[in-house]
Amino acid sequence: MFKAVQKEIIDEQNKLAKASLDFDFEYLEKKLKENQIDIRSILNQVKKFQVAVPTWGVGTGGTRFARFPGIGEPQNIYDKIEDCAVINDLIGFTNKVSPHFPWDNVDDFSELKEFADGYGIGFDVVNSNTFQDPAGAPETFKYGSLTNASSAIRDRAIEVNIQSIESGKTLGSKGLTVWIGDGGNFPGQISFSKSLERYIDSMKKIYATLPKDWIVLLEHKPYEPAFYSTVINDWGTSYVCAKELGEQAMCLVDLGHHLPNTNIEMIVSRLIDVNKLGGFHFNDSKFGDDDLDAGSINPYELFLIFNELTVASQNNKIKNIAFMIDQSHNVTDPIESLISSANEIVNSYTKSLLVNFSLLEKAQDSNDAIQSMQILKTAFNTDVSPIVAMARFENGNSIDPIKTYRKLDYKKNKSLTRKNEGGSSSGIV
Ligand SMILES: [Mn+2]
Repeated sequence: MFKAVQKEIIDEQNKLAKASLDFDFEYLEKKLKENQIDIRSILNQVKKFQVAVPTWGVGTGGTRFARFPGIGEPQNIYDKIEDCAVINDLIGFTNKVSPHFPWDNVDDFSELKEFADGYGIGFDVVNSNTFQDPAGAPETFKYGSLTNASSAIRDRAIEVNIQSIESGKTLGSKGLTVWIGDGGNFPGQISFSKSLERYIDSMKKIYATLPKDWIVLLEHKPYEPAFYSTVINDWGTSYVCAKELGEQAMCLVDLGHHLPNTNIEMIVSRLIDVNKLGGFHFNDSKFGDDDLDAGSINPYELFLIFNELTVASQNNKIKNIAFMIDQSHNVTDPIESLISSANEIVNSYTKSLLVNFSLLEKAQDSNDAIQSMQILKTAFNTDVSPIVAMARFENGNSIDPIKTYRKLDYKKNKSLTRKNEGGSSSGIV
């Protein structure tokens, strides 16, 4: 196996940062001991945490108005894998990528798998794109894909999904995420009822081709690109469809795919209770599907989501949830954004491990609202960054990954060989 980042550079940088990390870690160890928390047991769990990086996230994204690519932008899936390998070499929490088809299509998927294997990168859930027209296709998805009134166009959209499963099989993936942009901009434009019926009918045909050890994740979103109605608009609709399809169909929660002020952690809890929570697209937002960096706007929400996951996991109610990032980076180097987002996600997970859920249950049962809130706040206010940094260090990665990354001058070096040809496919999904 070869490395995207030289181990010597990581070791050299770690040497400079280790004494300060030890100091912070030992202090936190003492503080946690006061509450009978064993830092080592937390650290061992954190060291195993993984979240997948989206291939479309390593290219500079854009708004509806323009895209401003940076230097050394990845030009194809091979470049994207290389960038994802840089991220994983530095933080170690991201050893899988989530590809998007047809954006990441290649002639030879075995060759792509071999290339990624070489960097220690695997493939998580694959994504199908029917919100754009495939190049050279005679049909258009302008008026919908899986729910289009035309059966020929629906068949074409089904085919894109089946093809994504086929490609994913070669790559070693175990799941498909389906998000459609189908909906209407005007009252009366589409029949709510017929479009949902067509969605379920199309999804049944895709589901029938799913390998037995695969899952299909249904992703909902209230609006955009359609601004009056969306076919799979909320978690309730997503649940009904997943239930109708069968055991291998699960719901995916994209944090940006909810109306402002929605209690997302409660949706997470509901989906766990009905046994249909399958995966996440992590990001953050202020207004809508902003695709901002995870934890950059509302880190408390991210922590509260992880509380639901941790308590459910401790009660053996969930397993194998697909954790993925789904972001668009418009003003940063996407590599730095993904490093910092993955760390924020691990940070929130770590904080949730500090919560004493049996104490919380007692406080809830005795109607002690203040005590309940304080149990959560104490965990949230604990600076767990020494645990996350120690996890990276002990896994052989970087104590201060952004600092180490900046030492590499990676994008500047890449710009010598990667010629900007208008950029890679990136988007808000
Ligand atoms: Mn998403």
